[in-house]
Amino acid sequence: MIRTPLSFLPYLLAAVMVAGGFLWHEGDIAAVRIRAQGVAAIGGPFSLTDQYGVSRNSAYFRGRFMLVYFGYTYCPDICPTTLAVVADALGKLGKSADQVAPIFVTLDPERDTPGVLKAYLKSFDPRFVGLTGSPKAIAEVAHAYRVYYREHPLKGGGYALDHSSQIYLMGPDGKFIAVFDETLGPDGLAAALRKYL
Ligand SMILES: [Cu+2]
Repeated sequence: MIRTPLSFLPYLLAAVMVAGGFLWHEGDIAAVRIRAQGVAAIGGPFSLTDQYGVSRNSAYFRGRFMLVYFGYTYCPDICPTTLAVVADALGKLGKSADQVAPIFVTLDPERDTPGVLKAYLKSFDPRFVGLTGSPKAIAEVAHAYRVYYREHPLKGGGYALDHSSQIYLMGPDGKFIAVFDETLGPDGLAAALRKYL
């Protein structure tokens, strides 16, 4: 008598797994749809000032890939790490790196003037384009790229920024292609970029 209910167990488990599989699959499809919508919405036109004080808008970069990263020069950790990874990856790409404009957009325009950006970026790679602008212009471009950032006061005075850390690859047409982060390391990032160059 006990054997009969137990014999259902494998069927019951199979049914649960099948139902679960369907649900999981549905979830996956929904996630892909959301991602596809997000993809279409990342990026957009901007008009900012580079580290030499020259106005640079998004149209200036058409015809080249843009590797766009948002951060700030006072950042103690993630920005220098990421910029070093990008610089090393560009080095590994050799000549094909000419197709890529590495761009660092400051999220801290009050402190990151063109002069500050110039001194900062020189230590990573002279090819970096540093962009700054009015707080409003920076907020707009950060929003267009879905970048999160928030100022928080430091104990000893001054402030730091919490910010999302993503490296955006935009195509020669200015459209979003892919997003990476520093955990790829220089070799991983170079390999990922080679697929598109
Ligand atoms: Cu940072």
